[in-house]
Amino acid sequence: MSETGFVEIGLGLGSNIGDAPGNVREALRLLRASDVIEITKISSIYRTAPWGYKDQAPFANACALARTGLDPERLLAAVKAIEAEMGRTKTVRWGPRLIDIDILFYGTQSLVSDSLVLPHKELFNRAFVLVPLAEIAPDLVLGGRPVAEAAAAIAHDDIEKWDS
Ligand code: PH2
Ligand code: MG
Ligand code: MG
Repeated sequence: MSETGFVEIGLGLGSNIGDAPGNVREALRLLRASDVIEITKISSIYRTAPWGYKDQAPFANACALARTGLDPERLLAAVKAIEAEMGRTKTVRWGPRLIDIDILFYGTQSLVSDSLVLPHKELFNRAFVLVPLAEIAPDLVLGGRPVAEAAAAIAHDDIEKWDS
């Protein structure tokens, strides 16, 4: 934790229903409007092939860095409130979603609870997280690994910037 009591956090955003990049941008707008989360950096939006359950539309994915004074559970509640505000309803695991906001890391804290695993347990298996995160935080070390190195080590043929 920094002297100011704020912790640096990483967020992963994804959408594959409707205007997927528009939904990611709207979530970023709502995060920026939050007075308890201060967004400091956002990645480009990427078009990514679905991971896990493959028979669904491509995703728009992006990552953001932020600072917050909220503890991890309250931070989770805050991002879930934004998902709910945007109209997210329950879906199947790894299935289509209007908006998904995942906490990727919370400072250097490791945490396992019923609701949260930090750093995010699939982080190093997902190019759709590592590539945008490496764009904005290449030198960040998570679980002993620099993010850029982890991103370079994973295949990312199915990822491109949304507008390119
Ligand atoms: N999210 C999932 C499941 N699969 N695939 C991509 N490409 N991007 C996602 O954000 C994603 C996914 C469940 O959270
Ligand atoms: Mg997710
Ligand atoms: Mg989620």
